[in-house]
Amino acid sequence: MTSFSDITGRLERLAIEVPSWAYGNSGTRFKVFGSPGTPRTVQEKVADAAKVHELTGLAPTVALHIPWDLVDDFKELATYAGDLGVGLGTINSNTFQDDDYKLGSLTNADSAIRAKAVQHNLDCIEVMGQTGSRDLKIWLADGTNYPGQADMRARQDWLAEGLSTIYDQLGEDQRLVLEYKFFEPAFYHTDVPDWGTSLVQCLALGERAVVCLDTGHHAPGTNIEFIVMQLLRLGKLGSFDFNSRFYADDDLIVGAADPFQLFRIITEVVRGGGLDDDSDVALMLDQCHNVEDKIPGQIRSVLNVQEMVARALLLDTAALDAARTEGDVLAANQVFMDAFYTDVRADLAGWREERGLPGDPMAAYRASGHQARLAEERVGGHQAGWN
Ligand code: PSV
Ligand code: MN
Ligand code: MN
Repeated sequence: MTSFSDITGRLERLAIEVPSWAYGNSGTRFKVFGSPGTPRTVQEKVADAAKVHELTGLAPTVALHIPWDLVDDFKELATYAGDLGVGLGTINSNTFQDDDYKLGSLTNADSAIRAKAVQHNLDCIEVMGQTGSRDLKIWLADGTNYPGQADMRARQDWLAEGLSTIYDQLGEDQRLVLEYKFFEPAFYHTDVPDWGTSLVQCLALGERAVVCLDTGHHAPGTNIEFIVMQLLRLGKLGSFDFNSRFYADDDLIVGAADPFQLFRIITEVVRGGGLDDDSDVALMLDQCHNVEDKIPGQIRSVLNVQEMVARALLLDTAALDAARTEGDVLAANQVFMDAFYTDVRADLAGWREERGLPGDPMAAYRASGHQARLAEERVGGHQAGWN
């Protein structure tokens, strides 16, 4: 049996990247509600991310989205982040908010628009050079709404061509991470709808092209942990965009909608070596806080991941193996469920305190008065840019 003290070494190394856009106001197409204290600048978003790390010790890096987080001097931003105790992480390119991309970006039938989308990604690689980022994450809104609207096959070829031009410009230690999503904003077909398409495109590019699995980007009922297992098995799982969903791409707090699914996913991550010292799998959040305060929303999120990682690490794998070998279906399931139902909250709180962190980071944030101070200091916070 594994006990809590056996897993603290691995918990210590857990790092979850937070998205800059989680700190901005967001909403639905019906309304974006502003919340007091919302960042007005990229620097303020980074400062909010640093607060999450300060209270949890779990979020050492923040992902940027370009052009939402465009600044004149990214080196300066990296230094600013470093002074606050965090680093700049993944650079997300954005080819979905320009009128030119109405009918697609890397898959547009117009070669000039495809070239523009490629160039944007090359500009992002420039940024990565200045921020010291390893990963360029590409998510495309490309797709069509009506059968017959476009040549799906030609678009796959254009996609391969564009990605390969981008891939060729990466530095030796940099990676291209291709995210898939089954629908939205396009409703009939999407050019990178699933892990199979992302994988096929990545395999054609080379070793440093890997898949990003956003947990909100699958049809209801999809066995996401199977996909995690398969991609890890192939060495092609680059990163996660964690969030949770009830219906579509809800971008809710990870572990809020279905903690058991999060447990099952993380169990496969552990099984596949995704939390090992030499693992390249990046754990990131991709969330938006429409009605809740953003900093505590992010604190809750990283704590939820930490909690499920602890439970997954406590899984009695010897007992599980024995039950499986015996073909004892119910015993195997019970061992699995026992780990899921293990309440690790008190152990985690005690261990945080041993490391000089607040035992209950949510309570510490609430008691700190930080949110009220921000609300006073920051007037006129911006929309996240995407919801
Ligand atoms: C698309 O729905 C997505 O998941 C991509 O990761 C985008 O970059 C992100 O959302 C923006 O929130
Ligand atoms: Mn995402
Ligand atoms: Mn999404």
